[in-house]
Amino acid sequence: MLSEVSQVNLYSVKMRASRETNGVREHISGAEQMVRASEVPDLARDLMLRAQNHSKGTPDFINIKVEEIPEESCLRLKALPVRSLACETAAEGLRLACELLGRAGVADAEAVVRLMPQAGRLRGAMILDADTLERLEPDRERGVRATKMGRADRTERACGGTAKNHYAEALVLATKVASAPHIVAEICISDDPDYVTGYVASKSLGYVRIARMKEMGSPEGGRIFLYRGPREELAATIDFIEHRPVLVEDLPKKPCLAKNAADPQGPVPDKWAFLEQGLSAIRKAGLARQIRDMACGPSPRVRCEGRDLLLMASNDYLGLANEPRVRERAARALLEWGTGSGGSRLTTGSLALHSELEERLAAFKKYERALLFNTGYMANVGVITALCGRGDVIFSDELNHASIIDGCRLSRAEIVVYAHNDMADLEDKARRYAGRRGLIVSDSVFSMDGDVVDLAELARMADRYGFLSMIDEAHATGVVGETGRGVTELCGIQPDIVVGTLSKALGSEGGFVCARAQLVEYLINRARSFIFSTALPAACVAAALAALDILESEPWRVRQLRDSVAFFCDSLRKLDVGAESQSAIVPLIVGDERRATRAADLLLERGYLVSAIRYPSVARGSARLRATVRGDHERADLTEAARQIARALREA
Ligand code: WAQ
Ligand code: MG
Repeated sequence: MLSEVSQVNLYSVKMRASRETNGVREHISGAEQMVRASEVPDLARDLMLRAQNHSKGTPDFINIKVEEIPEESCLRLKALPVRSLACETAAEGLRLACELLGRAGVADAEAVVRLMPQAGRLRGAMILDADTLERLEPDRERGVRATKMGRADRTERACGGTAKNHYAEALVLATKVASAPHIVAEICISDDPDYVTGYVASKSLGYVRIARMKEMGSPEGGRIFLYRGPREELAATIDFIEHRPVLVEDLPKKPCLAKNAADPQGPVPDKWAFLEQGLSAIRKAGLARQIRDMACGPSPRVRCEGRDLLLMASNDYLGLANEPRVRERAARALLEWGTGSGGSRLTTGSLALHSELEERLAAFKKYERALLFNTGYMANVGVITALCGRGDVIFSDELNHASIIDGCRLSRAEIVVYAHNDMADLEDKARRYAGRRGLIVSDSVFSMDGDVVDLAELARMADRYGFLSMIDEAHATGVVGETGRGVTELCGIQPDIVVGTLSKALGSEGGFVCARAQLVEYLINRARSFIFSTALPAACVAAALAALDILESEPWRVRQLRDSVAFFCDSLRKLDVGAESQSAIVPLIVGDERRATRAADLLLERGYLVSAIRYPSVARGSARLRATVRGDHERADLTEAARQIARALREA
């Protein structure tokens, strides 16, 4: 019998009902609630009756489990704000659910919804990586089951009745799950054939009921939790969902389903909640970024927040951004033409200077014609979206720069990602799409690994299957090839399209594309980031022209850079740090995000600016230090930098 003391304590009452058919045990129903001791008998009876009268069938096994929960161990949570969305059909309801998941930050909500029938076969919920949709449940048969949760008021006053209160039980569960670490959203459809209202919930959205998410009579339900956080913290999240006792307070009464999409009576969810939620998740994962002010001068040293730093992170590979002749030419152009161009190239913003630089770039890269963009990012997005659309296919290296990825996504073409620089994989995939309109696109020097594309094979594949070929020479121009013309020069191969940037070795700002003249004419008419941007200001264009002059007349600068990179990698290897590079980018793989950040912080304290590169710039778990070498780095500085890097890696 229950003692005096335990009368005030809480009990978790759990019901599980199943039936064996043809040797297979099938789950019929399960439920769990937390109540006061005095209510345990009534609740056990209610759950028993519920199990025996389930529309999915009559069970041959019913398990009722009662477990004491000390009340002081309970986390108290305020119920998520509730609103209801009306809809006429299940299809419309699912569309609403997708939209909500999208707003909660789930990239491919439609794919999540497609997984619901599979989720419904589990006793618990599926838990998916919110970005990759990889399944994360440790037990794929059972799923993750939320238990040990109840309503704070139910523990004071029984509400009786054998009918399941779908709304209240779901809201309690959703409130608990939404507050689990790194859970960004949940979607749920009841598996009860006569209950068609489902919901999408998250901290920022609240609990959003959707009137109809399946057809009446359908036993297809399911539940999916979406997780965005470090893998090593997944176990803690699941533990919270499965074992942390939670009492939910202030459940709003079940709202009626509003006619319009937004329920004017419902409480308005906090529209700013996503900020704190998003930022704290980023901070906890060691992925927080910040802006630092740098005072640069004509050497790879900067003054930053009161410290003198040796820059091992700059893309100004040849130090031309502060070269006196480049500065002077930019200054003259600024004085002559003013600060802003005042219009798009196609309206009033074009100067003879723009065309002059385009001619020079085309000649430098050995193409018929070039076109300027305002940034390298805009060049990639503009070119890819102009050339590819719905129905086309784009083959994209898995390590391509974000601007290529964004261009691919924005184009609405089918995107086929191939393994990094793996031409056999590319061929395998290209073969399957032979006959389609398509584009093969790759970085020429990969921005986070510093390695070089297998251009000969890439171009051969493009020709063989009739696809366009495109490379982005952002990190190669001024760096790779005998005279710095890029990987095209290194390999002696000219793909159909070359994109480049003025903002790295050319020391200015802007992007460009080189191709046959007709393709450039096509871009002028189709590339939206070109058409709808104000033209680069004269100073940027003039600076790039001066830099190009220097690059062409002083090719020793490229050799000097190459020698410095070799020297730096050698110095690191002598200290047992694996380092090699075919460009000016030297990646030093660390793996763990926080360790990479710590190493970079240590280096910063000691006067070296080396970037820690983490997700989403590189895959999770492949965080690294990324050192870049400049042609004007002194040997002594490189030697000391290598020593400090080796030391920081040891200490981090
Ligand atoms: N933890 C995790 N997943 C669960 C749990 C649990 N405790 N209970 C059920 N599931 C999974 C399982 O795969 C089911 O098939 C699916 O969720 C649906 O469960 O405001 O009744 O208990 O009116 O059928 C929504 C109410 C009711 C909307 C949802 O879900 C509203 C419902 P059911
Ligand atoms: Mg059910």
